[in-house]
Amino acid sequence: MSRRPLLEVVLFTLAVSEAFCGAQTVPQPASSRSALLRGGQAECAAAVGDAVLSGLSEEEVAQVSWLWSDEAGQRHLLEGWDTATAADKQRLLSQVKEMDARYPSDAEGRKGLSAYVAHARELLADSAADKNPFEGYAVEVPEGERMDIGSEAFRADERRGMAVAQDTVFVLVAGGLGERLGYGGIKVELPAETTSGDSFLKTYATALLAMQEFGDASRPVPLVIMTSEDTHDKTVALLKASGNYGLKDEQVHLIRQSNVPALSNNDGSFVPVDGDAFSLQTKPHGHGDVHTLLHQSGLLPQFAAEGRKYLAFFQDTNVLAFKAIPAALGVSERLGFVMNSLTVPRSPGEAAGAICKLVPTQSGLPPLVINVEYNQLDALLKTSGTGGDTADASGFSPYPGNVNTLLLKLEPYKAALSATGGTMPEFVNPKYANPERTVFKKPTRLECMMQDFPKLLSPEARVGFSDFARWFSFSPVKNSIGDALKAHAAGVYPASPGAGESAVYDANAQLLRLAGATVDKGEPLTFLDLPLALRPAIALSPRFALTTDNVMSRVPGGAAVAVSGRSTLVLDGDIVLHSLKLDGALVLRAAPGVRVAVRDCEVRNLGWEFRALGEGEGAKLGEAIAIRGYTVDKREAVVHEIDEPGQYELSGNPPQLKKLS
Ligand code: UGB
Repeated sequence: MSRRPLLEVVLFTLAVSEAFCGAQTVPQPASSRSALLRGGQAECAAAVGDAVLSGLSEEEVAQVSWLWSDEAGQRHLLEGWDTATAADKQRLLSQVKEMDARYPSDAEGRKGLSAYVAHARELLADSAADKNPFEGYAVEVPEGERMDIGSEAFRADERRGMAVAQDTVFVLVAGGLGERLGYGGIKVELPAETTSGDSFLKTYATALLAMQEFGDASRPVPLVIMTSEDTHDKTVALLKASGNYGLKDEQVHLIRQSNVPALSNNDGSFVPVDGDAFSLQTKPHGHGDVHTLLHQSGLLPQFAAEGRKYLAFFQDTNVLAFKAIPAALGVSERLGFVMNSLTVPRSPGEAAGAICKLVPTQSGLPPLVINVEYNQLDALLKTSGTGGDTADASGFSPYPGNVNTLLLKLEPYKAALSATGGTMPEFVNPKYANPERTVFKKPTRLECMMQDFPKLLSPEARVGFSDFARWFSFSPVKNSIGDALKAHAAGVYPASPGAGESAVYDANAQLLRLAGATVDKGEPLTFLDLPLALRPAIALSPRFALTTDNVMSRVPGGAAVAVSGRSTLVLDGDIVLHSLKLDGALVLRAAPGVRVAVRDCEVRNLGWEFRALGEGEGAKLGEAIAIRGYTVDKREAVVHEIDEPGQYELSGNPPQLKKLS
């Protein structure tokens, strides 16, 4: 079978109008039909008969021969081919060729789908035998920092982190579809909160722009976005329609992952789509592809040449990650971490992976600091003699919960990928339909996870964690309302769009309180049966504050700032709150070059109200709002969106805006 030996990378740099760069191909040796039909191919031709091969080119005949071979084990796909049209056969073969070209070579020199099938058989055999992947390891708590948000030490870490923020490459993994969320579009286009209406992607782009505004305006901060077959076109369209939310074309880089074949049994058999024997079921290969693609893209040497020091990997809907990244970068700098996983305190039994130090008890195993998934943790802790997944005196597990925001030091990251060819370790997780573990409930596939990167690092590399309070750092949006209600009933963060929105407002309220402001708690509101703490609705853009240090300097008035529980406050840009009494809605947006001082200011108005959607309103307002079950009625507000550079003051009751200079 013809194939290209390396993963083909689709790398789009918007600056070159989505030019196709970085694809690595190797010329195929010229072949003749007689050469193709030697050995296994001739055997295949004799076995399947001329009718099966009719209408196919030499290259396609070789592909059929590979499908028929024991190495591939895909003979079942050729059933009915003697009467099929050449066009149908070519449809399946072209899909196989595409996936074959994109799957990377492995350390044993196996290539394309041959490597995929070989890995699948090994991993499925281990899974069927219920093999313990942590055999030979004891567990300890790894090295890390438990962060005390807002303390002097914390703010010092933030300052240290901000000093390297512009030397950081931000990498958004956005290949996942919102299936669990029950949303048909891409998750990054959803509003992170509905008060400002800013989408997840806009908030991330604004955070990068804010780093430039707070730091060196002439040094763009790179954003890499990993898309997938499911999300690529929509992500490109969103970036185009929004003008990259203000980012320059040359600072945005897209890398696209490819799906892999679904597998129906322990032999690694591919699965045709229901009702179409000439098309294969495929599934995403997991967010671990981001490392392979970055290696293959050629971007890493470019980033190194630009003087970048770190990469920050983050998920599509965890908007609070950007509050924690500056301090975590400071920890990486201070402790010299090659890899630093951001974590939250984890309750025993919680469905979140835990960062563990795995200490070998057998020779030949490397020591590792790595995420252990929650379904493996209890057994591992029991077998290694630490008593299972239980709490310590803090009431939480001593092993912090992984939120998959990862900081990696660029040079050792690049070196580890070069040394290993960028192939990520895979796993398989079939759900079995019989006790013998030979029948699957539904097709499975191999996956890889980005948090498994320590397996590529040398044992000397320093790997640790930075643990942040959940309210400050973790608000992913993953669940439809059904799952959110179940999570809520179990006392777990519901991860619905409304829960994510509440978490953002709560974090902003707590930050204003840290600065000394009085922020009342509002009454919870219930939408789609889920109680949500949506009030007061405080939306602080990254341009207002990237760090708690910034919040402190933006709110020097501290106690002179009071926000009632029913209020809405939107602040975007260089705005300083000296003294403010807010009972209603206030929206201030200051463009670059604008500075607004809020002094002796009182705002009282009807404000903005969250209310449940009426009959048929969801369909009118669109799916992004319908899945929340509520909308905002903008009844009355003080709104100033100031574009003309200069110094301004907002003061009085009712408030007046004056340009001072
Ligand atoms: N993603 C991709 O870009 N490509 C893929 O093929 C798959 C996903 P999920 P998951 O937040 O509590 C993760 O599906 O994998 C992107 C951690 O593994 O939302 O179930 C996708 O677009 C887990 O340890 O999450 O669980 C999204 O941005 C824990 O931290 C991201 O990858 C868990 O998140 C995550 O994908 C959590």
